[in-house]
Order: sequence, then C-alpha cells, then structure tokens
Amino acid sequence: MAATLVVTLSTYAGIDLRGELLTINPHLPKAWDEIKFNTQYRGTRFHFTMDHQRIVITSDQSTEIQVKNQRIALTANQPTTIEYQDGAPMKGLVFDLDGVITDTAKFHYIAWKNMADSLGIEIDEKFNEQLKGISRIESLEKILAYGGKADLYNQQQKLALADEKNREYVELLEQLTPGDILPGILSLLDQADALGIQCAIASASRNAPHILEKLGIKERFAHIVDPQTLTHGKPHPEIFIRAAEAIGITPQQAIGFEDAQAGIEGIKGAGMFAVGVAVDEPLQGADILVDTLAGLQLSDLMRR
Ligand code: B16
Ligand code: MG
Repeated sequence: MAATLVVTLSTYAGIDLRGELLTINPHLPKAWDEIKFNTQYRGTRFHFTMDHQRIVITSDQSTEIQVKNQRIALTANQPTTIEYQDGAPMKGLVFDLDGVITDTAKFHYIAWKNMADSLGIEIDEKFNEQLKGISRIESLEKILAYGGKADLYNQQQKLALADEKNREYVELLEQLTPGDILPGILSLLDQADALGIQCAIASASRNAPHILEKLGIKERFAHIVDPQTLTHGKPHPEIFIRAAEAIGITPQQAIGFEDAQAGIEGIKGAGMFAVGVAVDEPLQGADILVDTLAGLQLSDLMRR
C-alpha cells in the first residue's frame, strides 16, 4: 500500500523531495480525472487537488513550492490555484500547407487539368485526390502513367511540362488573400504563441514561402522546410523529422497536421502525434481526425 502511494506521488503527481523546494511535475493518466493527497515536507503540511489542467495547493504555513519550473509562493491556509499543461511535453507544431492552412488543391487541379488536356489526357477531381501531398514531378508522372504516356517524354521534357504547369499555378495563386486561411489556423498560431510553442511548415510545395506570404502569415513560422533539399518525398518521414530538428525539438515533442494519407504516414513514421484533417475521405492512422481545425484547443491535444 505504502509502495503504491509512493509510486503514485512520484510518477503521476511528479513529487520530487530532493531539492531545496518541494517540486511537482504532474502527469495524470488519461483515465484519471483527479487526484487528491496530503504530504508533509520540511515541517509544512500540504494538501493537493490535481486534475489535467490545474492544481490547488493549500499549506499550513507560508512557503514556496515549484510547479513545472515555476516558483510559487503559498500563503498559510489559503488555497492557491495553478494552471498547467498536462501530458507529453509538446513543444512544436508542424503543419502541412495545402489542405491544412489553405486550399490550393483547386488551383493545382486547374493547372494540371489544362496541362493534361494539352497532352490528350483526361483527369477528373477524383484522380486529383491522388496528387495531394506529392511533389510536382511525381504528380506529372502519375498523370502521364494514367494517360498511358509515361514513356513518351524524357526527363528534360518532363521538367519543362512541370515548369509550364507551375507557371499557370503561380498565376492562379495571385488570387490568394489572408481571407483564404482555413478556419482554426489563426487560433492555433495564437495559442502556440501564448504557450511559447514554435511552428514549422512541412509542405511538399516549392511555392510554400510565396503562398504563406500571400496569406500574410509567413513570419509566424519559425521554419519552412525547403522540399528541394530532401532526399525523399512524403510518405517518407524525412520532411517531418527535418521540421522538428529545425525548431530544436524531437519529433515526439511535436504535433503534426496533415490532410493527405501520405502525410499522415510521414508524421507517424517520424514518431509525431498526428492530427488528420479529412474533409471527404477518412485518413488511416491519424491519432485524431477532424473535419476542420476550427475550435481545436492545443491544451486538449497536449493532454493526449
Ligand atoms: P508545388 P502540401 C503539396 O502541398 C500539394 O498537396 C501537392 O498537390 C503538390 O503537388 C505539392 O505540394 C507540390 O507543390 O508544385 O507548389 O511545389 O500538401 O505538401 O502542402
Ligand atoms: Mg496537404
């Protein structure tokens, strides 16, 4: 019984009696709503009530205590409430761009459709789904294979076709304004700022910096991975690992946001927590699935 209690206090309440101050670093199991306990330290009696967001501490003498690196002064017999972030120490957000921050799939589709038409290949919106999250040149290769024309073009011709498609795509991007930011994104960026959490972009798009500038939010990202510097495309985890590295955290400390199956596989392959944004088709393997990021609370995600 005593052993169980000690384990509970040291593991879940994160009680540490070794330092100058009584220190707590709580991490309650998800299944527990609340714990309450008393303890005594250097002659002062403490009563704790902890849930996943706050700790209420009452001590019988005025003293100090440390909660998650924060020094807190306690007044004798007066309950003090401390808000805290529970769960794994999440320190960064890694966002895909197209389909998560803004919807440029419609512009990709127009430009690819025009390109395919000019080659005598007919594609539709259902086929376009397969192009989400994959690189420009891979998209072209898929279109050529779909039209049975994969062998008709050499590498140089393919690059020229991809450039041509990109020119039309970039013209279409001129229409983008801050009003095209998808719901929930600005709130997530604000919440991250408030918590001192950095954000990075892990997009297959070489146009990502330009798109973010058009949306007026480029400066809100500490890093944008340059997909041209990568060895592998999604679903390989490389882009997500690089994004986490660039903001100085491990993938396990990051939450990844994706709308494409290839991206979810990359996020999970990197070892991140994956939020899937699935509007039409469900995504396999995401830790949570939403149809919009509107209303999402980082404090809820961090508790998982
Ligand atoms: P670009 P994401 C991806 O962006 C798109 O989903 C995909 O359709 C596109 O082919 C790719 O970017 C490359 O884009 O031609 O601009 O370099 O979803 O990874 O943000
Ligand atoms: Mg995407």
